[in-house]
Amino acid sequence: MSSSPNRSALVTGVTGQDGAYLARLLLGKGYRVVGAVRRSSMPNFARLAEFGLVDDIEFVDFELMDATNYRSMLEKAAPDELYNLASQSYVGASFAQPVYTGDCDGLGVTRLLEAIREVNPAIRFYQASTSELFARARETPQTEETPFHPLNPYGVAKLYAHWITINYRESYGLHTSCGILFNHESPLRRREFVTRKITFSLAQVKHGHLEGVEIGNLAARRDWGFAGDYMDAVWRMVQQPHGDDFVVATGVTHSVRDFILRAGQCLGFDLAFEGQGREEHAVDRRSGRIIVRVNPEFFRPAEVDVPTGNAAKAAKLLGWRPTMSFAELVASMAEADDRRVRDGAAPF
Ligand code: NAP
Ligand code: F7E
Repeated sequence: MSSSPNRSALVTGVTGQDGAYLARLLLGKGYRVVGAVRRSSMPNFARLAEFGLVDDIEFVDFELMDATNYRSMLEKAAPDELYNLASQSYVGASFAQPVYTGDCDGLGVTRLLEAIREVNPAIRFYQASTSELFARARETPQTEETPFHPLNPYGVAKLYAHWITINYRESYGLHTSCGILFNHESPLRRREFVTRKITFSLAQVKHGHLEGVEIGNLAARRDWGFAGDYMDAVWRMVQQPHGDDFVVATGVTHSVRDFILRAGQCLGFDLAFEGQGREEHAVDRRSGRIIVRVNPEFFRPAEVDVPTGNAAKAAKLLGWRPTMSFAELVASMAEADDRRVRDGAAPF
């Protein structure tokens, strides 16, 4: 599974974290890459620019909410493979915007699949499913066979998208695959997500731009992997002779508290947690300052159980394994933000 000359791929959500890693991987394999971007007053190419990819990608306009632009996008891009990474991806925001989230993340996928059927049913399709499908986990670890039970509007919308992707495989014989990806992070993660919020904020504290960080549920645990590894699994899925569904995960969980302690260490703090519940906070033993406090504003109406994935099927059929440990992942994010804040680079 190395090079793919003369193939072309259309990537929706190319301006996001995964879009940058997937575009880099595909270009490295010799693909022509077309990135679907939504129009806004400012183009959001910062992640692609970090990898120096902006000039290597062709761009087409695309808005998940606009039913009229799907077909023209496919005709213009004429891809062999379509990777649907675009979505309203923030779980917290989905409680505030449940209808919008359902339209983008759920119905948007049906619009894409219908456009494939009309324009070229030979296009291979990848759908970005999520461990949020399992949220109230019926077993640990979770596999492709574990029953789904989402706990937020994002997960519910993604569940619809997951099943409609399978439905178009079973009803029309389309080559469609769903990657049930557990949390994956990187220095290109958006700052709304807890990992990057932590590394960016602690770097700001270190360089004197911020007093401290306010965090929600410190006990929440996640199975965190590296986005670059996960996009490799995604590409491998699409190269299979038939569409299929795969869990992609490390199988190891850590708490938000663990993440803070390790990121703090990487950035030169010596943090220790003290207190209980909403009074819990992290003190830097070197300076005596409180660096992290709990703010209930960041709690969620419903919190998922401990997500832990079993990626045995991906290991067996795709030959995929994660390459980066939790410690290496946190260090890479902390180092990137330390450098960016020190150099005054524009944040993204
Ligand atoms: P991300 O960084 O938030 O990127 C989301 C992308 O979707 C961005 O390019 C965004 O464009 C685009 N987008 C959002 N709304 C859109 C709309 N209405 N029309 C067109 N494009 C729109 O997400 P990510 O972390 O790369 O995740 C990629 C996909 O995997 C998402 O579908 C996510 O739900 C799913 N997923 C992620 C994880 C994870 O841990 N990262 C785990 C499981 C599944 P702008 O740049 O213009 O905002
Ligand atoms: O939250 C807790 C929060 O927002 C992780 C998306 O990529 O992965 C991601 O969704 C945990 C939660 O990611 C803060 O309550 C504590 O328990 O980083 P997150 P997520 O909700 O897991 C899944 C698989 C996706 O599919 C999504 O697209 O951290 N937490 N304090 C906090 N979370 C945030 N954001 N901010 C806090 O201050």
